[in-house]
Order: sequence, then structure tokens, then C-alpha cells
Amino acid sequence: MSKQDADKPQVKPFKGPAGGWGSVRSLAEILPREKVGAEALRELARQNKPDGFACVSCAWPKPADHHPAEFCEEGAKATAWELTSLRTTPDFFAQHTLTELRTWRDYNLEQHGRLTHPLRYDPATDKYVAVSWAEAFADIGAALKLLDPKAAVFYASGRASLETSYMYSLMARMYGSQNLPDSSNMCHESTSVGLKAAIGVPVGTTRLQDFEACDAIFFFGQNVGSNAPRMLHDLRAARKRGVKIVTFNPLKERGLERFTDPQNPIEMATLRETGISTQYHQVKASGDIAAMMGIMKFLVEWDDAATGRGEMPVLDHAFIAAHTQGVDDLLAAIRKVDWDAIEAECGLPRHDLKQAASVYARSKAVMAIYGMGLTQHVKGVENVRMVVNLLLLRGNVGKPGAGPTPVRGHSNVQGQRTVGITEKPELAPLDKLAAQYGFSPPREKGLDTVASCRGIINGTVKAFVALGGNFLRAVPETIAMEAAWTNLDLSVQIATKLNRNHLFAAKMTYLLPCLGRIERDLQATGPQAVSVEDSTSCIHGSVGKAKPASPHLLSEPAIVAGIAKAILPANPKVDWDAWVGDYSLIRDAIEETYPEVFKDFNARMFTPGGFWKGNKASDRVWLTPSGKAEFLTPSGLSATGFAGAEGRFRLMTLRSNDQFNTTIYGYHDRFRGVKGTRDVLFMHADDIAAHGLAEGQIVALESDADDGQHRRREGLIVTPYSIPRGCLGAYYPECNMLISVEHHAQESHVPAAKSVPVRLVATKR
Ligand SMILES: Nc1nc2c(c(=O)[nH]1)N[C@H]1C(S)=C(S)[C@@H](COP(=O)(O)OP(=O)(O)OC[C@H]3O[C@@H](n4cnc5c(=O)[nH]c(N)nc54)[C@H](O)[C@@H]3O)O[C@H]1N2
Ligand SMILES: Nc1nc2c(c(=O)[nH]1)N[C@H]1C(S)=C(S)[C@@H](COP(=O)(O)OP(=O)(O)OC[C@H]3O[C@@H](n4cnc5c(=O)[nH]c(N)nc54)[C@H](O)[C@@H]3O)O[C@H]1N2
Ligand SMILES: [Mo]
Repeated sequence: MSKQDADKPQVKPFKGPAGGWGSVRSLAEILPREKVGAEALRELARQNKPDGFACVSCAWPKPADHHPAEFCEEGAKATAWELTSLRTTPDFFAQHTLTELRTWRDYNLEQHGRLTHPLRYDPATDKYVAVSWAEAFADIGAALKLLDPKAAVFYASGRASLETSYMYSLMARMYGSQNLPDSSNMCHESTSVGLKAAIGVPVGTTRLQDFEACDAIFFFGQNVGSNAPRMLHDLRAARKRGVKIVTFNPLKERGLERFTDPQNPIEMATLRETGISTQYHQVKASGDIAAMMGIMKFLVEWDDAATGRGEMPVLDHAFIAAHTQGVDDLLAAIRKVDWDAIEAECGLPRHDLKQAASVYARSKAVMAIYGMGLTQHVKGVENVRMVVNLLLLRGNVGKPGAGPTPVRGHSNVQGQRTVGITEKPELAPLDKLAAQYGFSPPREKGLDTVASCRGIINGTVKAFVALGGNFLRAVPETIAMEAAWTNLDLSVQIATKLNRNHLFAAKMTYLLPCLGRIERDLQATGPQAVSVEDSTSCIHGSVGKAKPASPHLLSEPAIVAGIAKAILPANPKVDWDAWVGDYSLIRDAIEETYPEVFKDFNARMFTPGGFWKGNKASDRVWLTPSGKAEFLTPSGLSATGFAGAEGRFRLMTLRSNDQFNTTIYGYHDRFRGVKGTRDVLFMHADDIAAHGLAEGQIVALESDADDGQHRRREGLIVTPYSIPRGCLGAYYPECNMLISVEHHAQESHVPAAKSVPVRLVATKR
């Protein structure tokens, strides 16, 4: 057991700001723990620079005029995690069966360091053993060729480069499968669906320069201090200009309260902080639709009054008339909705909503930034559409300083979609691919994440190939999913570190270790670069220079090519080996498929700040069927999708500031004052008392999904916290067993991880 595990758990309020000395101390802890050498420290200096590598952590844009150190605490942790000198070798696997490793915690699995050799699972010994790459590819090819391509799933976690992702989706389609779910299916799919329907583009419309032009920012359900800390610099600069920041979040998140720039020696020395939010509204989980309805109700009231008096209207009627459709229904619903219902659903008094509305009404350019707090709900798509409604009412789309700003997760999750990773046939240029490569791509819809889970549980999915990620840990219903995994014919995992998904074997199981993005990628024509797309649709080149973790690793493009050659007949139009030898040829192919987005791709990929993909909605060109931006009248005030019931709580499954998704860096959540444990249950003090519980008591949670299934999570420590009554918070992925596969967003199918219906069960004191 490492020292971290042995720390005595404690939770007490954290007094410091986001950033600041806490973030320096946190780095001073993690760098030695990962035993990173001088080389890794040198690499940190190249992070997110125009000639460096694109951070492997989040997707926040990398500015053209970068800071001396363009990385944050979280980015540095991600770099250290990849450049660790620790190794998980075949010797390690000789000592441990998978049965034993399944009793380990996520942290301990990954803490053994980078995978070094291609591995095959040996059922006789219940261990992984080293194999040659040639044998692995031949075996995988033989197994996939026996299957109906529609029974094979090709998952992608959002990290792999544009080059790899293009090859991967092409391979799946040439093989005959459109089953290309990705982590976006659990993340911002509600954005892709909601924004596309509302404004005709599936992505945000803003860029970094909009932070310099806005006069207010509305911030919904995104924990910037932990999950996109580099944005704190943009927020701080905006605050210094007097921009108002109005936040809606059930939890008081430190990064949204105040920040000390760790790169500013004066701030650090004087402990000076910048306040971030000028208003902080602790909305109930799933209460954002109601809160936004409340804000709009004020806007409409003030607009009526102003126009009645012949004054400047509050709504932008000219914009609405010229550019939108559907406002009348929405306005009717706003006028009709009752204040008591709004207050009850969002948990905020109308006075608070009035304050928010008044900032909105007085601001000329407003950005709306949001994350998982909006997308991961049964009504996640409506949440996103409500954000657009709010923006459209005052023309806040398609002008400087204004627009929806979804904060994407993985560093290339948006880009993977751009180059074809999608289960939706209408989103891939199938005719173009057919012509370019001379094959007939599958035309029917493939399986998304939820459909893949169902298929694995009911046995219709037979093979699962994963380009990164930890699917079994990230999805809902983990207990049933783990049990069903062993029925698969084939599981292939392309990964850098051992994780829990790798411990569940199919009939044939391969674990294929790859180079990370920070590592030198040497191919036939020399060192290679790759590219990624950030949250604001800017595309960046990335060059890895660190020494690879093992000489036996292959690059992701090489692994994809190895599998592709083993499953596909030779095709003169795709020379997989040539692509692997020279990635610029892959970029030429990408440019041929997507000439508008990737014009002069190779020449432009190292543009400082990235090159912009363009965005029609930001030019007020609406690629919707009506040619207008669409208002949507919400179907109700609550985003939960379930009824309230006595004793039923809304559980939000959250990230700590010591994790990257299922990768657990450690057991501290500094900003929330948690030390030495991840087994906390954040709860309102009055709810603790009302349930006859006490701080520190151990409880279990049971699913309250009304579907007859028993799901239970033991061992949570009752922790009083600033959180609305009726809501609970606990960490992802350890609570995923509580979520039903069927508890997901309508339309986008994103698992509704931010309002899981649960019941509390007291176990021991
Ligand atoms: N260090 C680090 N960085 C990351 C990640 C990581 O795990 N670690 N993950 C990456 C990925 S893939 C993603 S998608 C992003 C995720 O980043 P976020 O979008 O910040 O996701 P979460 O941490 O899940 O937290 C969402 C926030 O929503 C709030 N919330 C919950 N329910 C509601 C609600 O109903 N309404 C409102 N208004 N708020 C709500 C929570 O209190 C929390 O502050 O970050 C990316 N960056
Ligand atoms: N309850 C609940 N569930 C959630 C969420 C939530 O908020 N609550 N969030 C959802 C979201 S937003 C997301 S994005 C998903 C995340 O789901 P995934 O993307 O599937 O999970 P990660 O934890 O990011 O994957 C980590 C693994 O990726 C591998 N890896 C790391 N770097 C590389 C690389 O360079 N190449 C390759 N090939 N592999 C690499 C490592 O082996 C590591 O163990 O989880 C979702 N699940
Ligand atoms: Mo994500």
C-alpha cells in the first residue's frame, strides 16, 4: 500500500484559492511520486507551445501568445503520469493473476507505470503473457474476420490524434462497421445534438478572443478549477476588465470563487486573489431549465414594460425576427410558467434570478460556458437548448464576445468527430469516403455507447476494440457490464497504462501498449508529428520528444494499421504502411476527404494558437433545416426525467481535482477539502440531521430507479457540505454501478450521471 492510501481520511473546508501555493505543493507531491526524471521537467516547458506538444489533459485552447509555462497543475499531472519512469512489465503480469488484480483499486493499477509489451491473456494461468506484435495482429485479424462486422464495436476515448482517429474510423467502415462510439457519447453528445438542432453547428461558437470582448459570462455546471484550469487565466483577465461572471452550480467550487495565478510572482508572494464569480447561485441538480426560465421571465416582463413605455426593448427583436424561429411558443411558455414552480424546481428564490437577469439584460455581449452539469441529465439536450434560448433572446450568438461555449473534455474529443469517429452515418462523408477509397461504407446507424452497453449485456456484441479509455469503468451499470464482458469473443485494448477494463477477459483478449503523445514517434521517414482540435475548433500540431517508455511500443497509427491490414483485403487506394511511415500522407488524405476544414493541413498545422476550422453559426449562417436559429420550448422545468419521491435523492457523480476521468492521481480533492479518501458523500447538514445520520457515519447508496434492479454502493462517508437539500455528491467512477444503462439523456443518450435517483441506507456508525 502506498503512503497515499495510508493517509488518514479527513474532510475539512479548504480556505485557499484555486491555483496559488496549493497547486505548487500538489505538483511537488506528484512529480516525485511518478518518479519523473529531468527529461519530463524539460518536456513541461514545451507543453502547449506552438512547437511543443498539445497537453494530454483537457481540450481548452492553447493561446498563440503563450505564457512562459503554458500548463496548469492538472496538465502537469497528466504529463508526469505519461512520462513516469515506472513500468508495468511482463514480469509484473507473471506475478499477478487478473483475479487478484481485480481486487486492486484504480489508483494502484495505473500507479505501476507504463505498459511495455504487447500482451495476450492466457486463461490457463489467468495471467497476461507477452506476445509478438505480428502474432497479436494475426490473431485479432482472424477473430474479427469470423464475425459479423455489425457485432464488433470500435470505441475511441477522446485522446488519440486526428491522424489516428481518421485511420481508425476508416478501418472500421472498410471492415463493415459503423459502431464507432466515443467518449463524447458520455460527455458532450448533448451539445452536439442540441447545438446542431438550435444553431446548425454541433460545437461552440466562441474563441479565446471572445473573453476580451464579452461583458458578462454565464457559467453552468463546469468545474473550471479542476477540469480546465488554464481557463482561469482567461476568466481572471475578464474579471480584471470588470466582466460579470454569474455562476450556476449546486456546489461551491473553489475555481469558480477565487484564483491566485501560480505563474504570477507578485500574486503568489502577496497571496493576492482574483474573485471569479460575481454571483454564485447554488441551483439544485437538474434545476437549470427552471433557473433559466426564471431569468427569461424577468427579461420578458422588463421587455413588456420597456416597449409599453416606448423605451429600448430588453429583447433583441430585430435579431429574433431576422434570424430565429419558434420564439412565440417559448414566450407563451415563459409568460405562463408559475414562479412557485420555478423556485421549487431550481431551489433559488426569484430575487436571485432577478439579479442574474439584470446582469444579463444590461450586458451587450454574453458568453455562456457550460460542462457536464448540463449535458449529463435526462433532459441534457433541453438544458443545452435553454442556454441557446437565453442567448438568442438578446442576439448573443454570432457577434464578438458572445455565444455558447461548451467546455470539451478529452484533448481531441471534438477532433475525433471531425474526422469520422461517429456512429451516425449522416455525420460522416460516406459518399466521399466511398469514392476516395473504392468501397461501400455501411449506411445504417451504428451503436453508440448506450447501445453498445446493451449489446454487451444481451450478448449481441461479440467483439470490442478500444482505442484508449477505460470503457467498463466509465459507463453506467458497471457490475452487469463486468459480468457480461467475459462473454465477448474478442477484447482488444490499445492503452498506455493498465486499468480495470483490462482485467476483464473475453474469450480472446489483447492488451496493446502504445506511445503517448509526449513521446518521440520515429517512423520510416523520420520523427512524426500529430494534430488535435481544441474546444474552440482550433487545430494544433503536436510533437513528442520524450524517450518512449519502452522500445516495444508502437504508435497508435501503427497499431491501427496493423489491425487494418489483418482484417481488410489489400486495397491499392489505401497504403497503410506508407501512412505509418509518413503521417503527412494521412493529413493529405484527411484534406482530400474534408477539403474545406483541412485546406493546406500540413502547411498550417503549426500555426500559433492553432488554425480555426471556421463556424457558420458564428457568422450567423444557420445550417438548420429552416435556415434559422431555432428556439425550443422546454418540455418541463426539471431535467431529472424522474418524479420526486420521499427519500429519493439526486446523486451527482463528480470528478475530484486529483483525477483525470477514471485515472486516479491520488486521494485528495484539495478544493473541496478532502484528504486521503474518495469515499465521501457530500450532503446538506439538514439532510444529514433529517435522516438521523451523523458526520463521518458510513452509509450505502441504493439505486432508486424504479426498474426492479438492485444496485448498491457501500462504504460512503457522510460529509456535510454546501450543497442544496435533496442533492448528493460522490465521485465518479466509483459510483457508476448505481446508474442504470437506461438512465440517459433523451436524444443524445449521454448517461445522466448528474442526477442519479438514489436512496440512502445507514449501515454502521
Ligand atoms: N483534471 C481533470 N481535467 C479534466 C477531466 C478530469 O477528470 N480531470 N475530465 C475531462 C473530461 S473528459 C471532461 S468531460 C471535463 C469535465 O469537466 P466538468 O464539465 O467540470 O465535469 P464534472 O467534474 O463532472 O463536474 C461538473 C460540474 O457540474 C456541477 N453540476 C452537477 N450537476 C449540476 C446541475 O444539475 N446543474 C449545474 N448547473 N451544475 C451541476 C458539479 O457541481 C460540477 O461542478 O473535464 C475534462 N478535464
Ligand atoms: N458517473 C459518471 N460517469 C462518467 C462521467 C461522469 O461525470 N460521471 N464522465 C463521462 C465522461 S465526460 C467521459 S469523457 C468518460 C471517459 O471515459 P474514457 O475516455 O473511456 O476513460 P479515461 O479514464 O479517460 O481513460 C483512461 C485510460 O486511457 C488510456 N490512455 C491514456 N492515454 C492514452 C493514449 O495516449 N493512448 C491510448 N490508446 N490510451 C491512453 C489509459 O490506459 C487510461 O487508463 O467517462 C464518462 N463517465
Ligand atoms: Mo468527457
